[in-house]
Amino acid sequence: MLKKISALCLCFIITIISLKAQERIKKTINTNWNFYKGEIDGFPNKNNDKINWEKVNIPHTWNAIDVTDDEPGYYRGIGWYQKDIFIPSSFKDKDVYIYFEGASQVTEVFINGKSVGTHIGGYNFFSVPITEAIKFDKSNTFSIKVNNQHNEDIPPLSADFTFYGGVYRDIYLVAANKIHFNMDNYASKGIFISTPKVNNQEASVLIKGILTNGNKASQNLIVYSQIFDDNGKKIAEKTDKIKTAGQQNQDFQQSFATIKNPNLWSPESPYLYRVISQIKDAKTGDVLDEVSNSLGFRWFSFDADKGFFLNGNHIKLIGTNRHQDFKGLGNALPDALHIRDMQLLKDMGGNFLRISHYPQDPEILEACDRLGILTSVEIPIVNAITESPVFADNCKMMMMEMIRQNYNHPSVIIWAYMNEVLLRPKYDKGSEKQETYFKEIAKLAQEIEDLTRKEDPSRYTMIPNHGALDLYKRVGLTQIPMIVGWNLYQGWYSGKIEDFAGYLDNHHKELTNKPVIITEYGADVDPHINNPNPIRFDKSQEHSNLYHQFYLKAMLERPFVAGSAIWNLADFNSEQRTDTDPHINNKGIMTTDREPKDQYYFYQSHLLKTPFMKVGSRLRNLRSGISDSETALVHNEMVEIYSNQPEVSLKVNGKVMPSVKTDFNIAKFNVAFKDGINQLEAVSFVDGKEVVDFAEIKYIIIPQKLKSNLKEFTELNVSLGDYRFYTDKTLQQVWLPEQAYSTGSWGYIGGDIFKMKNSGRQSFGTDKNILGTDYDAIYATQREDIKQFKLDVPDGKYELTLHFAELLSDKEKEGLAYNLGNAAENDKLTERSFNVYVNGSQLIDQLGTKNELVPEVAYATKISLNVKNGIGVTVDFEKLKSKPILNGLQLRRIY
Ligand code: GCB
Ligand code: CA
Repeated sequence: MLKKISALCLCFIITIISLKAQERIKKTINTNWNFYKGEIDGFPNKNNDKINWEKVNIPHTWNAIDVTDDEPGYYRGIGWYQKDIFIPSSFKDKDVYIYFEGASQVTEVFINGKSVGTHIGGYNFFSVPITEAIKFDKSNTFSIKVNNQHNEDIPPLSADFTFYGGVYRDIYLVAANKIHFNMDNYASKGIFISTPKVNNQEASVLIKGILTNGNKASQNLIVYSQIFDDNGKKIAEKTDKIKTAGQQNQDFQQSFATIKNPNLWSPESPYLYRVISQIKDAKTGDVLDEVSNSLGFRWFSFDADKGFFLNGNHIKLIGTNRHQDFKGLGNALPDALHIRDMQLLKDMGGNFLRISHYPQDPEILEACDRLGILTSVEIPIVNAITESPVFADNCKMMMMEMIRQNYNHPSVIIWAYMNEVLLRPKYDKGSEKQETYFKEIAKLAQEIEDLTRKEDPSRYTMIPNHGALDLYKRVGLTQIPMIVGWNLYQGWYSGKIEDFAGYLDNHHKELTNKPVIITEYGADVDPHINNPNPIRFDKSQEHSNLYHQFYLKAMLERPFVAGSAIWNLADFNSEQRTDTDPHINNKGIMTTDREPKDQYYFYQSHLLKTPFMKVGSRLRNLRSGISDSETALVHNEMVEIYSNQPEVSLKVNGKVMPSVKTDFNIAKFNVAFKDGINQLEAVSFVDGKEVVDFAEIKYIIIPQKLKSNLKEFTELNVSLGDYRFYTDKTLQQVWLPEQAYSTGSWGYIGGDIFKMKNSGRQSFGTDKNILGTDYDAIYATQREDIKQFKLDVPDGKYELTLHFAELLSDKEKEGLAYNLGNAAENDKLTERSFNVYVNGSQLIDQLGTKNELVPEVAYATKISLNVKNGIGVTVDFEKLKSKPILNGLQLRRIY
């Protein structure tokens, strides 16, 4: 009896297994890898106890930490991953692959010590066949060698982002029957779906692909494809009989009967169909392989005068660019963070994403299909090319991979390549070598263009250039692609914000027949920095507000501008960057951990169709300033409210202010803040319903006179040589910009604001990275030739901190990467030496270049002092050699 039951069970189990065995298996092998950063002589033997393995999970990068520290540079070299993976005997009659969603940037795979394949390039998917190398019913040692060293033959060569190394996206083990949809076609799905005809009434579908018969014998097969609507209802199917020869690939093509009244795909209604393609054994009907794809019906066109049309309707493409990293994680993100970014873009009202400067995680395009975000995807040729056939071949290979891998996504409308490739041309201007270099670039562009149009005639092509129209036109790069992209930064890297409008009009005049997308525009915002009187390069929220307001208006007013993409969705790591937030490009409209800055809300107010209301500068919920009145604690400050309603009213601490009409979706209120917590409530009424937003802002108001009855003195933080406010929420401190001393108050006497010629900012301070501190913003500005700093504080016990940094150095500073033509001569270091006295006693003796003041390194000292007899605090600077300096000062009362 017992025996009988177990035999029955066994039988049952076997049926399940053999059913399951029909399908293609694809599963991640992400967990519990051994990792070693460094070169290994020969091959890493598991039992080699000299190797200090570290346990990691994939996605993984070895650069998550070293790209944010003070040391310049980051590890670019070799990393090894190793893991034992059990391969069941059921895989014996299968084709087995290891599949990577991406690894940066040269990857070699070893099975049981034997090399099975190498892939070049850090951003596309790839797969390596491993059937021949694996042992069945055994554990096999998988080793992966990844190298992110600079390589002249592999793009990108240089760029304003970090080239993280590692297996930074999911990896999979794939096992398919010997008969399957082709798996050796640039890691694509092996099936290519297009819609040769789409209109409101009907749509056609064409499926092309390749069947692989890995068996020795020929076989009669059926290719069976079904299309389902989004309710899961089958709306079309197609069956074709195909005879395949043994050990052969065989092309197939399926053309569907017309589909009536298709649901069109668009940003408002991203309707997706599902296509399931199967290969069946003609005799038994068994399913041998199955692949599924999403399908969207849409048609689109670009027009040089009228812009972009989707499904016959004009829409302005508005959205952002996106890099693939996140605070603390480098580029090794869980899928959920990729998806979250796309949701944030959708929630902003964006309908466009430029996936720059390289293809990203597959979740990105899946999300764009689902959410209705139109996209441009590009290969990472950035800033420069290498004039070599190998480089050109790698570029073309990357383009092929990108197109084939992403071909079926309805969200993709543009294939792009070559970002700002004339930014820093190699060789001397006007030289023969440079002319040859330009010709090489144009030649490569033409080759990529031809390849792209041949591979996919259904989409547009684009080259994104920097704002040097004449040069790109002369070299030929504006003629070759179907769309010209411009990355424009007037009012940031150069000139005035208003120059942007002129550039657009000039494009329209000079390149009459070229559709145009503003592929980049943006201005840095360090979320700590505010400046009520914004200036170029101050990195303040306020400057960027002016910039985006002008740019958006200029683009909306010009129908020929088909679309635009803000640089960037979020702040991102660019290891070589310096300035207030070293290693970070701050042009994001969100921070590196996706806290929205004002710009995010400003765009929401313009792009969302539902009633919208947001109090601006909410990130800055801790502020400080000097009272506007001698007899009360009050500080007036402009507050921007973003709303798509005609009129907004604002309640401040319960009191209603006169309502204000919005201008370009902004209502400005001059708010009288009180000391302490302030409550702001912005309201509009739509059809009798309130649209409302609240904000709570803590304001620390400092009395004009420091010996005041209004409020006891507690602390003061001052950034010398600065115009800006710097908020440090962690320490709950606000640094005020310097002011001149007046009796009863505080400030400097003598000296000038230090200006560095060879800096992006130029009007004050420097944009260098100051080592040994996280307060780069404070140290990077200074008052030079200062005589005195005085604070008329009441008697008491205090702590005084003085901050210094020598901003000049002998190091040759490279001109700012994108600061076109603005790099001036180097500011040279000269010997500096000065004494510092506090209330008459010497605190520092001969501080300077010879003593302790190391160029570009923070130096601070703190003392406690007793203030008596109403004398306050006076800091005197005595010049010995060159000019005395002071970068920051903090005074805190202890009792
Ligand atoms: C550009 C580049 C982009 C940079 C950006 C910037 O034009 O295409 O990679 O990050 O400017 O912020 O300078
Ligand atoms: Ca992934």
